[in-house]
Amino acid sequence: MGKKEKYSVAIVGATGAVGEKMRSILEERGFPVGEVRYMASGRSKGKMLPWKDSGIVVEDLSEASFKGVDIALFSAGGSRSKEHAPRAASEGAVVIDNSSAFRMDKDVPLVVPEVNPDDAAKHKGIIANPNCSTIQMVVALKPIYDEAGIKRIVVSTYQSVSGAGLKAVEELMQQTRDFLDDKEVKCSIFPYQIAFECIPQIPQSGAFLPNGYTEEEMKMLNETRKIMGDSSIKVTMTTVRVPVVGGHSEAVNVETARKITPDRARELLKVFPGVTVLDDPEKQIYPLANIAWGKDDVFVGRIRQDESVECGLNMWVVSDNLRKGAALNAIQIAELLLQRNLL
Ligand code: 25A
Ligand code: L14
Repeated sequence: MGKKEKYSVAIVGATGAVGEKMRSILEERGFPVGEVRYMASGRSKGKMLPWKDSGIVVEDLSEASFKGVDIALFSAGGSRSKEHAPRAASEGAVVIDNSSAFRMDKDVPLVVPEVNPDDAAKHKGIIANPNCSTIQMVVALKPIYDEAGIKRIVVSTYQSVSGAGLKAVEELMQQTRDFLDDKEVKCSIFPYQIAFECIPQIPQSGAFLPNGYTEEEMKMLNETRKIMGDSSIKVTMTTVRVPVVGGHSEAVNVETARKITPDRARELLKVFPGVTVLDDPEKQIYPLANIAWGKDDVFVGRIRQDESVECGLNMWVVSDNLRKGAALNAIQIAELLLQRNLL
């Protein structure tokens, strides 16, 4: 397909937390959208959602054809992607899929534009958008990897409820109100009260794997290796849900192959695209979820030597999980496809 002036874009899961961000980010960034189509489940069929100054009627994904669609942004969960993404690709769309359905498929590139843009060229109709916790971590680690190599990563996450969708955000709000009003607290999305609590199980509905890890934890290991293109990197992780509405935080410990000082790491991170360094402990300046929420960058701070090993650093990495962790990264992949003529 040659270069066009405008592209037909479909958003699958347009009614969801991520779909909502996709709609606004496409507009914000002035993506060259000709026609836009919104798709979701039958529940939302016929609903009108905004696009610029007009409204677009939501179509039922199971009835919708992708003929004439150039780019299909999928964010309606893994099972919907498995069923409909191959169909969309065969009908001529290039699919950028937010779910975990195809991320580890060897025919599907897993792309973070600041880290491994060249992988996008290998696509066969589907490109996967990585997991939110992985994206922000690899963006922060890439300049350190290029300079000093990485032997091992130890990461703990503090993940906000918006990662679990719009209903999860409502649940945190309602539980907080009810708890403070001395009313009965009800749980439906999360297995335990999430208000005033940390829950070490993501996804909340997912089973623990035979090795005792959660799916989210194993995604961080496998996806990091695939994106960095280095299966020798050791990664161990604990992923935790915290009662924050938006913005995932991570304590990242990295053991490098060669020595790198905190000053050098800050210098490299300051000029790396998509990163903002907020690191001035004397002034109590460090990244916070409430700073990152609504912004595009990955925020890095608390950079310090790991004094327990020969070559290592600690840092605190925060980003908007629905923007860089999902919708923004997907749209940056679409922009990359246009720049490199890969549609
Ligand atoms: O477990 P899964 O299946 O893998 O799903 C994982 C979830 O991950 C989210 C996404 O949630 C998905 O549901 N997700 C995906 N990638 C993500 C990422 N990178 C990510 N989250 C964070 N980072 P979501 O809330 O963002 O979006 C859900 C969207 O999926 C649409 N959908 C659901 N079933 C569908 C479907 N679309 C097509 N066919 C289907 N069978 C969903 O549309 C939404 O757009 P919807 O029409 O179902 O939602 C309309 C509104 O209704 C609410 N709602 C959702 N489920 C129910 C519900 N209301 C009543 N009962 C329900 N069971 C939603 O709040 C929505 O606003
Ligand atoms: O694999 O915070 O994209 O619940 C998206 C939502 C991972 C978990 C993914 C969350 C999921 C995340």
